[in-house]
Amino acid sequence: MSSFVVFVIVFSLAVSAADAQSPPPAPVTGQTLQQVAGSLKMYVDPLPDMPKLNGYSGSGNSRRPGSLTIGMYQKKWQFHRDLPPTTVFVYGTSLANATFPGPTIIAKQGTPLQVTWQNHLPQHHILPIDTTVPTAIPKNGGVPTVVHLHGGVHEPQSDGSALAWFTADFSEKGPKWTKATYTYPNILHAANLWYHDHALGLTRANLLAGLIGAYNIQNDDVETPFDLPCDEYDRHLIIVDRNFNVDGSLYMNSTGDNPTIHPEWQPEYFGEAIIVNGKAWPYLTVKPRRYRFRILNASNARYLRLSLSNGLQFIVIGSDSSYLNAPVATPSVLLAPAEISDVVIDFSRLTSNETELLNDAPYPYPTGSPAGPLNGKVMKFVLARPNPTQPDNSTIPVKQVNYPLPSAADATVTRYIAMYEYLSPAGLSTHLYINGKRFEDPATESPKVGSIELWEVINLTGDNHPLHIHLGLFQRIKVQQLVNLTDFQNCMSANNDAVACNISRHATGPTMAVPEYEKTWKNVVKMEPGYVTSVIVRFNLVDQKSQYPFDPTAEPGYVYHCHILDHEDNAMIRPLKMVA
Ligand SMILES: *[C@@H]1O[C@H](CO)[C@@H](O)[C@H](O)[C@H]1NC(C)=O
Ligand SMILES: *[C@@H]1O[C@H](CO)[C@@H](O)[C@H](O)[C@H]1NC(C)=O
Ligand SMILES: *[C@@H]1O[C@H](CO)[C@@H](O)[C@H](O)[C@H]1NC(C)=O
Ligand SMILES: *[C@@H]1O[C@H](CO)[C@@H](O)[C@H](O)[C@H]1NC(C)=O
Ligand SMILES: *[C@@H]1O[C@H](CO)[C@@H](O)[C@H](O)[C@H]1NC(C)=O
Ligand SMILES: *[C@@H]1O[C@H](CO)[C@@H](O)[C@H](O)[C@H]1NC(C)=O
Ligand SMILES: *[C@@H]1O[C@H](CO)[C@@H](O)[C@H](O)[C@H]1NC(C)=O
Ligand SMILES: CC(=O)N[C@H]1CO[C@H](CO)[C@@H](O)[C@@H]1O
Ligand SMILES: [Cu+2]
Repeated sequence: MSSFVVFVIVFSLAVSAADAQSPPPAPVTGQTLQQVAGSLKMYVDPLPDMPKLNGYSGSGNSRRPGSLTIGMYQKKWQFHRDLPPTTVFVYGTSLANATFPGPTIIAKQGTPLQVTWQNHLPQHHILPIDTTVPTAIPKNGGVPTVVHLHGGVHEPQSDGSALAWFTADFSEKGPKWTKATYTYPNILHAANLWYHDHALGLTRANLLAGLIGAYNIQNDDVETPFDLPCDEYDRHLIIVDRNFNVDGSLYMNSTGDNPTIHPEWQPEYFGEAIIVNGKAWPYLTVKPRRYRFRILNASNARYLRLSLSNGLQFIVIGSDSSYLNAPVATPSVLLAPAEISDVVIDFSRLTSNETELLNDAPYPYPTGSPAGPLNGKVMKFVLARPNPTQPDNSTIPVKQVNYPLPSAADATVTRYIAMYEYLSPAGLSTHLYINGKRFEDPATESPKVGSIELWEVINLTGDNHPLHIHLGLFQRIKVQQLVNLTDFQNCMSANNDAVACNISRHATGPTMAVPEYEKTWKNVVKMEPGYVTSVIVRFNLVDQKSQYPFDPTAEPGYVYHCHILDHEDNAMIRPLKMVA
């Protein structure tokens, strides 16, 4: 039976490759991919701005709830002047309007938005898929999708459960599918969120194909007095890394590291070309004034340590999910996949006529290859001095919000969350689990609605993992090295019990400072390898301690997971089941 299923899948993949892309691609090497990316002249395409959609109707006091229909389409996208158009899967209000990334949704705090997400994707995926990891497999073909509003505080039925997937025209649905129209109450404070696909086992491929977009909750009462740069001086930078074949098609390795176990799955996707708002190494012409950039690292696995080439600083005003209490100036910002940094750059301080946005994060982070001449560059800002010069009326506020910093004493429950990577005898990754458990295993994390918990996250792998939680908000308060790691690892592998393995005896090494620019409520936090990271997790709202206006205990519940998508798919993801 199972060998029959495998045969059918292999057959349908072969047909899809022949249908979708004309000449079958020649065998590809790392060198070919570098050559394709390296042939693209940097800074020749202007930075695009994605279309904006209002998530409300009316304005001011007569603002009313919004309603949108957003589809997923296959289309061709021009990533660079000199690269043939690339087949992608993208979001839009129509095929013609769909973009890579999709439209930016502007929601207003307290004004609900309903979105009907429609799948118009074809019968076959444009990328290789691997059904040996837990995967949504429709009986009659099609591309399973389901949308998650990342960082959103909303009911479980609108959360985009990995098991609530659907194919084109809802012709097939996953076991936890409940509804076609999702409700986002937008009760969170002003925040930078994003939406992306979350289908079981397909997240890495569906996002790689282009199913990502920004979502912004605005609170005018709070934000207008900040006088931050606005309108054309307030831009999103959505950064991803991609590999391309010579014909312009997206490249994803179709051979796994352990092909006898997983024919395709690899532990991390890295691309040579850096794409910002859908263009490879674009440029933006700027005036000598302040600009606001909401920078989202939407890469599958790559971290970005961003800096500006000639000493300009970032003034960080917010992180994912929240403003900082006060802005923080820093020469560089480290962003994990799915992390957001909201920054102001003051180009009036530029002493030359241009500056490059650079990346020097090793990959995998922190101990992998150094960033190279291609993936070490992101985009360029070119200064144009208008005549006459216009005044810059924007400011950088001294004080923004007032979110009390948390401490361990706030928590009523302590949990230990251990991250494991399982290796083949040759030392290659076969899968990754949290607490040694599969996604399908019953929920072990069942926080009380409204409670605050302390999570001691123990990273027993060699990688940094960006941990993401649905519904909750969190921030790390302490990062401490585990001593005698081998001893502790052996005990954890045998017993999987951090208390019995004497975590308190091992968590005594040097501490690593949490950067000032991360000290606010977030939805992604970085987990250092070989360290225990203490995280305060809150299951209520920062500025309204009231109950959620929906039932968070309903099915299908929530999840928490690693946001390296290749890890999430295989299967660094666990259910999060709220209780009353
Ligand atoms: C694809 O993965 C296989 C198995 O890990 C590896 O041997 C090969 O070099 C990879 N190809 C590229 C282009 O990276
Ligand atoms: C596509 O975008 C244009 C310009 O923003 C807009 O006028 C039009 O209504 C959109 N089409 C659809 C089908 O949403
Ligand atoms: C995100 O992805 C980029 C592009 O791949 C990568 O170089 C970078 O290190 C990651 N982090 C951030 C913050 O962009
Ligand atoms: C920037 O300045 C350099 C040297 O002053 C000059 O060669 C270059 O053309 C200028 N670039 C632009 C875009 O003005
Ligand atoms: C900036 O401030 C000046 C003086 O108050 C005003 O005349 C001008 O309209 C403002 N410009 C913008 C873009 O707000
Ligand atoms: C590490 O733990 C092992 C087993 O408990 C012990 O034998 C060894 O002495 C410890 N090493 C250090 C440096 O503490
Ligand atoms: C933990 O430490 C205590 C006291 O040092 C010791 O009795 C116990 O055996 C240790 N437990 C494990 C699992 O190593
Ligand atoms: C930095 C560090 O100590 N990393 C270790 C984390 O754990 C893995 C094994 O699970 C080790 O191989 C790493 O050296
Ligand atoms: Cu991970």
